[in-house]
Amino acid sequence: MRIVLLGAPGSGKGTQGQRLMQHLRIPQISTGDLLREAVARETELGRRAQADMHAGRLVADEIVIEMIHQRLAQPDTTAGFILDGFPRTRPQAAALDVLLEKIRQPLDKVVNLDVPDAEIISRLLARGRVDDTEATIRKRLEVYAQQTRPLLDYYRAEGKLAIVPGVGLVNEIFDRIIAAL
Ligand code: B4P
Repeated sequence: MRIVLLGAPGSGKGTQGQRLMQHLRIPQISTGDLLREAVARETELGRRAQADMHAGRLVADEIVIEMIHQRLAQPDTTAGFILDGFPRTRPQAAALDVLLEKIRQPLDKVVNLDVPDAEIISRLLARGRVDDTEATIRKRLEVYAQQTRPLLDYYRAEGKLAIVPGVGLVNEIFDRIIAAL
């Protein structure tokens, strides 16, 4: 099964991605986690990404596309994968289509976690990661609305989109995702 988890920052992609990984026994691939790992290891890529992440901007398409390219070439992805936080822009979605077409592994489903902005702001302020200040959260929500939300139409047109209400208990939301798959 090849799944994309879409949704605003803090909508629970990482939380639900972890559960899906355990349930479906396929890897969860989070561009946010990969980028934070690169920042922590102080790699060249991490140095380039850090300022954008802390300001709530998206990291350059070419960086994340190359990261996904390398990750999907690993042998553990042949039975499927959960993409968490990628794609986030139209160029990323187009690059993913090309890549998956080449390896003849089309996406099965795109799940969008739907959460109101007020709930997102309170969740992220409570989480308190380094990019979870109020100003950065507001910037991330603005970037989401401009660059990522249009992907809903892109995947709706392909007949792959499922919209799942993302408010409630983590277990309840997980059950909704499984039902949507
Ligand atoms: P990400 O790491 O993708 O992080 P996120 O959007 O903030 O979080 P997510 O939706 O996974 O929420 P989570 O489950 O953690 O992105 C961080 C940054 O990396 C971006 O701003 C960008 O700069 C960069 N980046 C990543 N991918 C990129 C790409 N493709 N292109 C360019 N740049 C990219 O949940 C959040 C909180 O809510 C947690 O504390 C959790 O415990 C809580 N929570 C979860 N479910 C809940 C529930 N049901 N009820 C209450 N709380 C809940």
